[in-house]
Amino acid sequence: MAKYTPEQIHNVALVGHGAVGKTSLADLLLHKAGIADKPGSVDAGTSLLDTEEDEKNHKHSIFSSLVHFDHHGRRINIFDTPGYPEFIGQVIGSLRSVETAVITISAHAGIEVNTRRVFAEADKADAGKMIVLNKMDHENINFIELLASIQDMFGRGCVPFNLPIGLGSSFSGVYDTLNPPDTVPDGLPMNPHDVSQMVMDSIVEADEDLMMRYLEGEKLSREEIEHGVAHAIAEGSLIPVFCMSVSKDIGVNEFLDSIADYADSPEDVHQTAYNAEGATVDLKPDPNGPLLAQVVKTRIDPFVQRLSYIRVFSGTLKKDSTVHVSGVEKPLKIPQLFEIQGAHQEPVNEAGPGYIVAVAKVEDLHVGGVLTDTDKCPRLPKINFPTPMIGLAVEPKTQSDQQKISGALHKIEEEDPTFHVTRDAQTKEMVITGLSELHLKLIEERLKVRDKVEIITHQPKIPYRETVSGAAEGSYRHKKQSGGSGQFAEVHFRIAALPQGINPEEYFTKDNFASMRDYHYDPKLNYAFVDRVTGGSVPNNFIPAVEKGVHERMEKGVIAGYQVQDCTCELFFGKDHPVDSNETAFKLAASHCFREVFQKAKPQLLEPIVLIEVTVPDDKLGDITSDLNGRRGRVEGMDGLPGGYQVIHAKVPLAEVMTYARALSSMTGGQGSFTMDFSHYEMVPPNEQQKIVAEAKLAEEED
Ligand SMILES: Nc1nc2c(ncn2[C@@H]2O[C@H](COP(=O)(O)OP(=O)(O)OP(=O)(O)O)[C@@H](O)[C@H]2O)c(=O)[nH]1
Ligand SMILES: [Mg+2]
Repeated sequence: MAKYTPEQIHNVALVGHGAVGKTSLADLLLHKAGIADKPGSVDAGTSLLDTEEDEKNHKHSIFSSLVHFDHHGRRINIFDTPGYPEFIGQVIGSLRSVETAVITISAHAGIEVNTRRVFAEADKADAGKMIVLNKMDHENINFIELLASIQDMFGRGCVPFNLPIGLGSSFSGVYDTLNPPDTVPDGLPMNPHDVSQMVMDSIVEADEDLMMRYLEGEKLSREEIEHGVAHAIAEGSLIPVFCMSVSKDIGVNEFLDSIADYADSPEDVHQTAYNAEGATVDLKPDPNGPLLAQVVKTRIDPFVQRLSYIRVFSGTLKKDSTVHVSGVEKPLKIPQLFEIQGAHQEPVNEAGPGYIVAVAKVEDLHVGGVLTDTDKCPRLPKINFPTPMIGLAVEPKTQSDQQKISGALHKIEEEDPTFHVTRDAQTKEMVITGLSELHLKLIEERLKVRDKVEIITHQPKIPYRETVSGAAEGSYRHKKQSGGSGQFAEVHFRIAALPQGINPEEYFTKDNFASMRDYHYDPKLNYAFVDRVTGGSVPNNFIPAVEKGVHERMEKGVIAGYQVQDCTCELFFGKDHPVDSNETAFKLAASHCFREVFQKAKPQLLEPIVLIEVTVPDDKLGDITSDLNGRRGRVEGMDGLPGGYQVIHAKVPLAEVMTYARALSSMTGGQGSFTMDFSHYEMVPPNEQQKIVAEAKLAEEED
């Protein structure tokens, strides 16, 4: 058996905006729990969590970091996460592994952009929530207003489990509102009895039985309250709020006791999984149940190299056992397991439900991968990371960089699920994509500092796509006579638009496609190759070559050099020659034929549209919305935020907001902020299309 039972384990993620004190809090907790002789410090570069070179240089977190300790008989695993929106991928992976998200807010700064973002991500991950109000020692804090803004934003379930005694430089302690001491100190911002009432109300709200007994005036036992708190947090009816100052070490002991006593264990939450039919099933944290575990993080460690962090949800993961991994054909042998303590590892042999462990150097484990005993186990939901949209073409600076660049970039891609490396099929350039300009800048820096690779970057590229809006037919004959044997192939195609969201089984029938013999549908590109050849006009053995020729042409694009999607290509006739026909000839004929017919079928460029959420002070609302309209954006809604801010929700072509960070900053004097996610592809307006096609032609000629 694993050392800890599921009910003993509390997994917690510290999430929030940047610089609110998450890492400082985790360092102080490690010290209090006896793991560190003195608390590590972000400012002094001695943090046990921010251990990477670039984290020390910038004095903020870049990667999520896992630590653990025991307190009040509980095993507490803490994931400290970075607060900059660029690193949201680290937050999303961490939230999948925990039961409780501790949303940390600076009492001085209040609710910030990433506070709302991580709150929404915690909701998506079905995590229970607690709120920490740190930096209570800061001057000019209005506690009543701060709490009201939090309740406005996140609901009345946000109730203070303690109240600050004094504020700013006179902040001297916290008053427990759940177990109120008899003597009430001076300097409390609210009537503690009212708050205690609010706390009890939100605990019993999640449990009818408790509610009845409480209303009848019965005194609830400490165990009942403890269990009631965990249950209400898991249900979301209660979000306890804790006041503290990490730098002054006030309120931190009380918080430590509370995460041991009240945070959720795997027994308190409903984890969902899917069965083979895709229906939702309840996931029991049973150490003897079927194994169900998921890779939540990859870390590239300078000594042990690749570490895959695995959260166990059900069953027991054992060293030397054999498991199935989603997307990997062969069963996999599990090597030594490790418990992670910041940058260090300690070997363990078994990990039951609730454990987060790591294995070293297993190339087949990628973030999101699911580990099971047999391939008949239920499946876990996918971890949904935002799609990176900002691209840069990169090339190595020197010959020696050339050799290292691709390995180094792939390492970063493994660590960061919101960063991708691709090769542009047409230009053969290496293209990196990330969530923002800053994200890519930090990656460039990491390459230089950690991997000693320097790169040159070019103008961001927009991932346009090509498609057709009509249908056309045509043929192409490839014929070459050079000395002895020649080359001969002829194909006839029909190319037509394919609407998004079709069901291929219903769509590709003989009624719709006369004399169809076969079709291959690619859901990613929403494209199908349809074989309608009759009478052997194209011999069967050449059909794969025809399909390949089409694929290669689609990848290279036809009108402006972008990937083709959303269409069908039907092969309905052709000719061969008994001696001169071969695969190369058919591939070439197919490529040319596709290009010619595509151009007759009303070619159309598609552009990526992003969903943008811009937060601005009230008085800048007009300027920002009219600027968005000027960028071909559609404003879809606005929400007022506490503190005189508005959030604008809009859909805008990516091409118009590639450098929005700079523009917004200058329009709002640095007060505005935004987040951006890929939404969908849309047709490029004709005048824009003409411009892009002309530019592509020019680039081709220059080549
Ligand atoms: N005044 C005051 N400063 C604090 C307190 N806690 C942390 N700080 C300081 O705030 C700064 C940021 O602290 P971090 O712990 O790095 O914050 P973080 O939330 O981990 O930041 P990211 O990693 O960027 O998300 C550091 O300079 C800390 O010393 C506090 O209670 N009061
Ligand atoms: Mg940090």
